[in-house]
Amino acid sequence: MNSRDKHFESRCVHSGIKEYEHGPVVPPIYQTSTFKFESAAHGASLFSGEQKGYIYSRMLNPTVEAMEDAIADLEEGYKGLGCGSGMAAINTALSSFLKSGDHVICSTSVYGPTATLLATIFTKFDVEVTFVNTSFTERVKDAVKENTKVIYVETPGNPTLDITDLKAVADIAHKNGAKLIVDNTFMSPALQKPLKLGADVVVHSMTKFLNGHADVVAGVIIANNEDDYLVMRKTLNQLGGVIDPFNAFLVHRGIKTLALRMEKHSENSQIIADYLDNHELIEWVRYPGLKSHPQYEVGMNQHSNTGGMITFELKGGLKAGEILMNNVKFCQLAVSLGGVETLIQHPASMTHFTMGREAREKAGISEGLVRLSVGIENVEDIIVDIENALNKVSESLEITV
Ligand code: LCS
Repeated sequence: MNSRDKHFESRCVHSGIKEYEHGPVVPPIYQTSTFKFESAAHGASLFSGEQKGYIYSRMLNPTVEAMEDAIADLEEGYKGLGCGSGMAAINTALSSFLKSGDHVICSTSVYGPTATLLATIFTKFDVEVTFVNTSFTERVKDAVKENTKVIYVETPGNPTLDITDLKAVADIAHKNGAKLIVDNTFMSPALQKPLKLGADVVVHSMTKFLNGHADVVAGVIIANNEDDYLVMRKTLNQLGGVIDPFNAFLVHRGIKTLALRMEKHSENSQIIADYLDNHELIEWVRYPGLKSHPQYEVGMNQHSNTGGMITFELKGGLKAGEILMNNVKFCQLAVSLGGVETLIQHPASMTHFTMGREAREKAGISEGLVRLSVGIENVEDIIVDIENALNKVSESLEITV
């Protein structure tokens, strides 16, 4: 069922689910690589596109398709394409619209491997890349060239949480005949719908909030029209980075609680951001729900709540941050984000290490920056844990609170 007249929470529960043999409430897992043809002529007509149907699971699989339809519905797009990881989704989307001699503009603050993919792989094929802090709309405008074919934005950016004005950047892209691709991983369609704001394509690491349970690596692309969908479906089929039916099933299950989870992630994060903001050991805190966020107003106009990601730096920089990370007990020291459990990590030495120091500096990723992915636990338990670890920091560094 895909019915946009139903409320978002209802669509999280029901979208993408069709009628199946025996009437299951949940889509069956079609754990098969291939599908039988009724006859040689039937096989030929499926391949030629004359008839629609399933052929081979790299091309299309009913369990995967159910999940793709659900997410396309939640993003209010045309169709989804399930991928084996967020990176597979990003690579497929970029490869679909870029060729040798083209130019791409990318936000400076993106997931490290996204920047590295563009800077090291795409450049090998003579694609020119300019990294720009896209939260400054003027800088995006200035970076556009005649051969700019894609503007790639992550908002809020990983890990700085820089917020880009999507409507303004979509205008710039479209005036120049370029596509705007937006990574919506940090907000999810529960809080932000880039296609409604002018983006042409949305990508996600479904490993994060969409699945929400830290037990799947997966990605998705959402196309906004049939032409783009067909181009990207062909690219995905050739590159081969598809999701498997079992992981698609798990993600489809995860998104049933997406609306609820995003509300709780946001509520907990606001409380923790306020707590950190008032703590004497904290040098600065960045959270879309804090008025001190440089793009607070832009953000409030384009997302409906402020999400589960917080970054901050301690007085005492990296050394203090390390003591904090080594002393949390309830929050877990691990990369990734968007699961129900609270995670803490250090971007400069972990998720954004491959970018190199220079690119990190340009992106505003300081060596002391610590990132929190706030879970849906009781917020008091998270704060008590952070408080205990902060006490250890002040003891160790003899900083008086
Ligand atoms: N986009 C964003 C915004 C991400 O945060 C990540 C992964 C990806 C794409 C890539 O997705 P994947 O291929 O891993 O499914 N971000 C991670 C992070 O911040 N910590 O560990 C992974």
